[in-house]
Amino acid sequence: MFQGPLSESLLKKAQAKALLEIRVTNLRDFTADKHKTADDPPCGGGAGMVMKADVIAKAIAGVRGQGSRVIYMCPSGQTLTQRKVKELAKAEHLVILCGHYEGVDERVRALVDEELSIGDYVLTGGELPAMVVVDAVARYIPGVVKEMSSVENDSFHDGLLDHPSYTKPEEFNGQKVPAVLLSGHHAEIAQWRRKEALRKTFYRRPDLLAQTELTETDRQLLSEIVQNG
Ligand code: 4FD
Repeated sequence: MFQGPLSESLLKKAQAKALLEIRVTNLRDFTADKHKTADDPPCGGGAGMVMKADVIAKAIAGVRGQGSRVIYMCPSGQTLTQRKVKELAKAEHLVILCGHYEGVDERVRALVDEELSIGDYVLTGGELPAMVVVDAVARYIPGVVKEMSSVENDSFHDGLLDHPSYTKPEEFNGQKVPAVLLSGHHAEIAQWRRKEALRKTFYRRPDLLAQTELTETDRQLLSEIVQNG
């Protein structure tokens, strides 16, 4: 599950450059019996298996240190946002516990610092959600993404969706590159991009706009959008 994202992509290059280190720990290494039992049937009966609290406790104790933040990926956790990602990136060490869909002993919740969800859907395990967290956080480590400016220009970094981008040719399928982008007027280009980011967010994600701090210029641009379409 972790092989793909860790051996391809920017994450591999970042690790080769020692910008970050990603370790995968097998819960079975913390079992005590010869069968390496990491789960048991649920108390009270029923289908499926439940991951054992004692095994998980030993695993967390085995990997955590000073400055570790222990996260449990589950559908009932707090939803991950760019704001949350930025905050996680300040941590020295993240420990991410991946549960199985059949469940984890409820007492594990007391062993973690926080519960996170990547969205309102259920997957077979927490591994892919964990890699989503790793990827999103890694982008805030200097050097992982080409320029920090490309992180700061992203959708969500300031609460808005991205402005549209174009490259050559000047006309494609009857659609032209907006003239201002070919004008060489940097201030005008910056203002056009800000306006288009506001427009896209206004029409597609008004919920985001409601939570975004807007400048007086932003408000003026928005009123132009509302008035003129
Ligand atoms: N939306 C997410 C996280 C984990 C997961 C699991 C209870 C299921 C989705 C605990 C139920 C873990 C998410 C594993 N699916 N599946 O972030």
